[in-house]
Amino acid sequence: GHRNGILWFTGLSGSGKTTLALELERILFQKGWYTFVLDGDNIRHGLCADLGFSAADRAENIRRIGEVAKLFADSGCLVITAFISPYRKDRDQIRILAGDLFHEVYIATPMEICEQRDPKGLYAKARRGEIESFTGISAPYEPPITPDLLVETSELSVEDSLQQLLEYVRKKFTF
Ligand code: GGZ
Repeated sequence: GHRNGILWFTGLSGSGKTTLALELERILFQKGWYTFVLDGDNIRHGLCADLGFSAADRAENIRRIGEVAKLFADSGCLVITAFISPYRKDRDQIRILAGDLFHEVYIATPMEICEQRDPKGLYAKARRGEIESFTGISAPYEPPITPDLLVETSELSVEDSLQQLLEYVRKKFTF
């Protein structure tokens, strides 16, 4: 049975992508799955350290992550990626690259809630004009129109969001 693929999380800064990705990884790892999370911590400091947040740099960031995620998936891994990936056309390119391996998961936390949470104070900084091209404030976020999975975190506890993700994995992969 197949347990490989890419769960491509997309959503605003502070939407909960990384939290949910790491928790899901932990649960699947405990069940013996080969899983791996790609997020800013292991990508933007290394492979993509030369890139910023212009539309062109984000496109290149997402392109590289897509290529890496595809390689991991081809090696048998269930990859979970946690990047804003704000542009529809950039995400669509990964779907073209990875085909059926690609699952678009929209972590749909409303902007107001992300801004209230503001765990790193980035929204406040962006409002003060101290960060340019900040997603949701001075740069666009294009939500998926037909995501493979919609996780409405503002309606759900972290626990329930995880249950929804696990249910999806159960449905789409050999569990
Ligand atoms: C958006 C920014 C920016 C700007 C720094 N816009 O909440 P975080 O801090 O930890 O996650 C955000 C992260 C976004 O990087 P990604 O690689 O996910 O972005 S993209 O997919 O668009 O390439 C945020 C921080 O970096 N950050 N500046 N201007 N987020």
